[in-house]
Order: sequence, then C-alpha cells, then structure tokens
Amino acid sequence: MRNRWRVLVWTLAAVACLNGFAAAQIPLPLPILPLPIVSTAALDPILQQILQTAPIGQIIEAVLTFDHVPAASDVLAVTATGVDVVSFRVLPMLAVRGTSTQIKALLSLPGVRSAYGNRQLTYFLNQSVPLIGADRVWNDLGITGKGVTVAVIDTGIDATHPDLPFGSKVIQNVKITPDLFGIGSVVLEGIANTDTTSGHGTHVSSIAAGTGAALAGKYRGVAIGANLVGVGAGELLFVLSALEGFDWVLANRSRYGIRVISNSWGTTGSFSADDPINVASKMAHDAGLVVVFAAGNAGPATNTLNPYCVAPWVICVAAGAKDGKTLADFSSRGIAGDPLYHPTITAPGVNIAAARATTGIVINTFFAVDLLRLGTDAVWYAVASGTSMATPHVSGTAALMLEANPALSPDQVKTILIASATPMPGYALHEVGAGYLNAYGAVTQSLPVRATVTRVEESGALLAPAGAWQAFDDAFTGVTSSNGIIVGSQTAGATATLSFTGTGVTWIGFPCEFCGIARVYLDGALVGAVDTYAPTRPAATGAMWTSGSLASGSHTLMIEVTGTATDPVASHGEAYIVVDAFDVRN
Ligand SMILES: [Ca+2]
Repeated sequence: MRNRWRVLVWTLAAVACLNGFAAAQIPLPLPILPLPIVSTAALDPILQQILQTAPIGQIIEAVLTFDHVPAASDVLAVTATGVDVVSFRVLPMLAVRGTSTQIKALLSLPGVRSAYGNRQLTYFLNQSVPLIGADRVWNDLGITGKGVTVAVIDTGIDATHPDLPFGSKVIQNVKITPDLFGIGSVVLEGIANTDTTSGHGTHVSSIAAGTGAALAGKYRGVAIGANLVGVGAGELLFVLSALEGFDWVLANRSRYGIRVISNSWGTTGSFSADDPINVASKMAHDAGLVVVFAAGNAGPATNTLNPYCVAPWVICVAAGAKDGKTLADFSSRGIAGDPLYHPTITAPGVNIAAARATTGIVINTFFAVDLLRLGTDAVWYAVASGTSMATPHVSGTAALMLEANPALSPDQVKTILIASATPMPGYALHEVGAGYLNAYGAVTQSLPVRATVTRVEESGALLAPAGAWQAFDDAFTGVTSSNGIIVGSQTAGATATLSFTGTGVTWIGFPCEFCGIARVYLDGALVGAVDTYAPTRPAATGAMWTSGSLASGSHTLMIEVTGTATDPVASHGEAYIVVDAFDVRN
C-alpha cells in the first residue's frame, strides 16, 4: 500500500513539476492531511491532489483566476507569499510558481475565483475538400474567407511551406516561450517557422486556410483566401502556455482581424466554468471571436469529451470519415441525453492530407506511410487523422461564413453550422452533434438577407377627409416624382394613412417654399414632427421620414397636416404637405 502511494505521489509530482525537476530530488512524501484552507475559490481536483501530496519545498505551477482584473494590490498580496508571478495582458489571471505551502496561502486571498494546476495538455493527432462543399463556396459564391483571420493555437506554423507563405497568408507567427517564469519576452513575434519540432500546427493550419500552392492547388485548405495567425506553443502544451495564447489573441485581435480561434488540443475530465481555459474561451466568445475546439480522440467510450469542448459557447468538433456519414471510432463521445456533453458538429478527420512541416518531427514519423499513399506528393504533404484535423475544417468554414456576413456573432455562426449540418443517421447527438459539416449550406445560410423594398404610390394611402388632398402632376410642381403624380394638402387635420406589412417604412415627398409641418404617427402613436419648409424645391422627390427597424408584421403609418409652417415669407400663407409614395421594407 505504501509503495502504491509513493507511485501516485511521484506521478503527481512529475505532473506538477514542469521545469525538469528531477524525480530523484523529490523527498519522500509526508502523511496526507486534509487541506486547512478556508476559501471560496474553485479548486482544480488535480491541483488539490498535488497540494495534498506534494512534499514540502516542491515547486508547483498554477494559475489563479480572479473575479476581476487583478489590481496592483492583488499582485502585491500574491507576491507577498513569496511565489513567482506572471500577469497577463487581458485575462483576469495570475500565473504563480511556488511551494505547496505558498500556493495554499493564495487560495484564501479575496477575489480569487479558481486555482488550477499547470498540467500538460494534448494535441489530438491520432496518427494521417470537396466533401464539405468548400470548393462550391469558392466557385459558385466567390467566397474564400477574404478579410477574415483564423488564429491557430497549436505547436506553431512552418510558414516557409509554399502553402503557408509568411507575410501574405500567415500574417503573424508568434512563439510562446515554454517557461513563462523565465527571463525575456513571453511571446516572440514575426518568426517564419515556429513549428520546428512537431508539424501538428502546420498540418492543422493548412487544413483551415492553406493555399495548396506547392502542387498547384491539389491539397487546398477550406478558406483559401483567409489569413492565418500562428500562436505556437511548441510540442509540449501546458495550461499556462495555452492561456498565454488566448491572452495574446485577445490583445491583438483587432490588429490582425482575428475572428476565429482554432484549438486542436485539450485534456480529459469534467467541465467547469471556473477552469481558466474556459474562462479564457468565454472572454474570447464575448469579444466576438468564434472559438472552435476538438472533441478529443478518446472514443468510442462515452463521456470522453475534451472538457474545453463542452463549454456551450464554443463549437465542439467530432471527427468523421471522408464518406460524410461515418463517425471515427477514436472521436470522443459525450453523454447520452445530457444537454451539455455533446459535440456541436462532425467534420472530416480521417486520413486528411495537408501541409507537412519541413522540420516537424512528429508529423514526419509517418513519412514512409505517406510516401506509399501520396507518392512524391509526400514531399510537401502528410496524411493524418484525429479530431485535430476535423477542427480546422470548421474553423475554415467559420472564416467563409464571416466573409459572407461579417456581422455574424459567434452564437449565430454556431447556430447556422448546426442548422446546415447534414444529419448522420444511426448516430446520436452525444456522438456526432448536429451531423456532418456542410460548408456550402452554412455559407449560403450566412449570406445577409437583402431587404426588398415595395413602393406604394400616394393612391395606396387612405387620404382623409375626402377633398382635403389635391393631386398635382410633375409639370405643375416642377419636381420629378415616382409616378408623375403627388398629392398635397394644407388642411389642418387632414391625414394620409398607409397600412402595410413589413419591417420598416419611408415617406417619399418633397420640401418646398409653400410647405409646412407634418406630424407622423406609427401604429397610432405620435413619433415625430417633420418641418417640410425649404426655400427651394429639389429636382426630384425623396425620403421625408423613415422608420427604424420594426417588428415584422402589420403596421400603420399616418401623416397629419398641421396647417402650420415655419415659412419666413408671411405672404405665402401656405403650409402644404406633399405625399408622393411610400417605400415598405419587408
Ligand atoms: Ca406618386
């Protein structure tokens, strides 16, 4: 029994200690005692275990999430415990490094929402576009993701690859230093190749937006016109480096036009809104960024979803075969009947050929296999499988949707992806989400609905009382009107009433030297007065008053003649109101 505890403690110590702390240096564990902590902060179960079992003096890294942006006084209170502290640009968090005694002391500080360990995360590479209709989006709709930037938080991007040219396609490529507590900048910008040891991020990025230039477009990404920003954390991704990636994107999104964050990584365990990664993804969502996460490769067992994917504000991507109807065995599953634990959608994630990093060791492990499958194409491309590969299909599709309609919110993008997905018969929601990704359907459903305007001439309104309104032709008025005829009245209390069905209305008329003041009523309520006096007349009629956006349905517009005018030439003695037509928006 004692030995088993030692193994457990050593494992946890290895997880907790991220800076090459040699196992041999770890002293024997002390007896496990309950934590004497009085705190309302949510404590990560893994960090709790580490704090309970870590030997005195062992160095632990963690992240404190506050319920407010940490002030100088908060930083001071944290550093007073003796820990090393790194703060973020935007995220309301502090990265801390210290002994378990020091970390425990932090938990009861005021305003601490949660404390999580800096555990290692996993890239969801299992081994390795016409299907989703992306080519039809380019060819039929002329939409390629132009003007939209996808940030890829991953191992990095090899922007020396012809499909991912640095400067034009990859408009920024940053590297996050592996040790946030070290000296120098935490994020290094402007690096051509940040994917020097893996190749995972290069492969993923080229699926989202690669040009296919290396072989004349044979292997193109989904949003071939979109820009990429590489946020490279290297081969080993930890909670703190992922948070640093989110923080950098949040601080720089405007600078690079970032609308989508693609995340082909995660972990295991339960979802908690207090988890710092989920706090960060929620902030990104609330800032208008579409956050896409991989479901994970822990299937086919149920309840295996990446907990970062469970967050209802992110888009969670399962991996399917290229037949468009089969779910990959490895794709993580949610919980049957559970409202939260399910993927959003399924996208291609089995045997996906995409850009091979020139220096990526991980992706090049299968070079011999690729040579068999792709022939000489394997020089530039690698075949890989995983929800990692499915995720950028959705990220690229989101970029296409946002070019089609830049006004879409992250929630609208998610809703349209769900509505346009192709059902996958035989599978449940917790396995495949809404079904298989349909980029063509998603983009066509994203296009803004063009408001159609119906013109109704003056005769279409109820002109009361009879005889108060007189018709005049253009020859008489000298103003070009909609159908050559306008009506005018200067009888106080005379009204022109239009009943219409739509979402807005505009009164067309003209101002003149004999014109007066009208009152405007919408659905029976007075909404404004319009002074139509002008010293000269225009050449043609135009908008005199226009409503805002109205609830779709039946409405009534009434224009009332007041018989009064601001005309400075008293001799005119007239106060005409002119009605040419109405434009009804549907
Ligand atoms: Ca008219």
